Amino acid sequence: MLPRHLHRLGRDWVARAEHPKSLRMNRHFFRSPWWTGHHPRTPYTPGNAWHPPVEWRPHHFFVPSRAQYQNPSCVPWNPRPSAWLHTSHLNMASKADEPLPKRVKSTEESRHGRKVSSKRSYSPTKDFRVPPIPDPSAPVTDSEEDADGKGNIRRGWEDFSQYYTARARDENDSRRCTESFDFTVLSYNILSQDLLEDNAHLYSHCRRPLLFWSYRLPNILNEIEEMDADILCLQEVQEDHYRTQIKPSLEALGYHCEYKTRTGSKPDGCAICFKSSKFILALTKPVEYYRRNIALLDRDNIGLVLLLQPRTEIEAPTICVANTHLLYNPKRGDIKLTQLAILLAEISGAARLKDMSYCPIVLCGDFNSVPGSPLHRFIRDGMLNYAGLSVGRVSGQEKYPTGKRILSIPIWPKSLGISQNCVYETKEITEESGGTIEEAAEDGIDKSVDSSLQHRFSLSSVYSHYIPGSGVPEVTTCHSRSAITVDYIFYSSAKDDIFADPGSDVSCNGLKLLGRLSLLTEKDLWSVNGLPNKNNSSDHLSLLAKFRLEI
Ligand code: KL2
Repeated sequence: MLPRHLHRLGRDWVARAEHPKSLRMNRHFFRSPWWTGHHPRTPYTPGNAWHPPVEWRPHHFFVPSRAQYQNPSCVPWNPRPSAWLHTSHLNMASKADEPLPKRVKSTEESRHGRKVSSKRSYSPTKDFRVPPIPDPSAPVTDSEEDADGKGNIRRGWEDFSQYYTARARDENDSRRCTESFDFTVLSYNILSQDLLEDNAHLYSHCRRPLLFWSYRLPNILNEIEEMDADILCLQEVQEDHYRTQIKPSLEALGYHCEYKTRTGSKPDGCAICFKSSKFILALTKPVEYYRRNIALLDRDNIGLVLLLQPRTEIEAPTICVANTHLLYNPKRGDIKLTQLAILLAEISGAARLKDMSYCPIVLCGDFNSVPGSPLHRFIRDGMLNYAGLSVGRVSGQEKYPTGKRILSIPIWPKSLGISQNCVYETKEITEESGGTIEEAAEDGIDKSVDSSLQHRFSLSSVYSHYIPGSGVPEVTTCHSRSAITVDYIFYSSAKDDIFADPGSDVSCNGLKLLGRLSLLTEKDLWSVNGLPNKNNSSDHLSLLAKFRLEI
């Protein structure tokens, strides 16, 4: 029996024949010359972007006036899909809509031979980018895996469950754990309207009406509803939109929502929402990275950590879910690593069990760092030797970083109270005296200050970061300036998980990855005019994974 969201999304979301074992090479792909985290930009000059004529306006979305743009409470949002089909009376001209030039065929269209019909009326429920259920007997062809000519692009569901069935059969089903709890996690940077307007140059390839919040919101909520994930980790959630529109809409879908806004003046933040029918909230821990007395930590990024108790008949361990959006600035890897260390220390405090092991962890977010970068490797490997590493190379966002400054040793001052092992030192000493934590030295002096960072979680990445078999990089964000992976779902992997590190010391409390929604390449995304586009209303793709917790 398929989960509800897979049923609804059609058979093509269920595994195409790809032997999961071949994906094991994921841990080693960084050696591939293909992967640098950078690849040539699709040439795209802003002057080529065409603008639709005034009469081009989908019937079923609402273009706000400037006042409504500023005051989202003026923009009604009804999460019931049926309501979307009856909103044409809200279709009104906006003062912000100056006359638009005559539509000319864009270079994107000529290149790909596709166009978005100007006649077509828009219905969020019908035109959601997931295509209709295909004939199951029809073979999947290359063109089917690309765009469908209507601006929809197909993302396959990669199902790894057969891997576990085969393995259990091979091992005579000698698993110790008998009960299991399956759940899905979505990580999605939804592009705050405020940041969109601040960085308008990144969206010069987009037709303007597609950038209005009143156009984007229904698409984003519709996508979230279609995904039907049990846990949502959202980034760039603008506070006013969260309060008046997003939270009420998600609550109507059965989610309990927790939110942490950024410190400082930018009004966005991270949300973690979970299905109340599946989990009970055991702990919520908002995490601020800003420290008044530490010059390095003068940025307003934040994180959020929850402990969720699965609603199961047999008592299951809690699951620690963390969500963050790390600093963007490509030149400040020192700040990014320190923000990450704070988050890891908070996770450590929340997820630690009595026996000093950890409950299963899911760590989601926009880390503003590319696969294979030192920051990404640190999360994945639990270890980073940063001696001589230049600050501008930590995140790998820039191919040719200009600054020569190297990371200081240690990166952050002792006054932060976090050890090189990414745990709170004072907490370790006061709360866990007698524990086996190395950095809790009797004299309170951290003797382990060398140039290496460590953490104790055994984390794997849900995604492989390249298209299996081709070596072409996957991307999670794509706009005029950049098409790279910066979003991740990491999870503590069970011993027999498909991506578990064979050498790692993990108990059956880890998670098994059962499946994931495949990502796309930059080329795929430019074939539908990049992001955001008509159907995908953020400059990021959503990431979706299914896990099994064995109890
Ligand atoms: O890359 V992002 O977009 O993960 O989607 O995270 C940041 C950037 C987000 C929050 O700070 O705002 C975007 N150039 C490009 N993008 C920027 C810049 C910039 N100078 N500043 C912020 N962002």
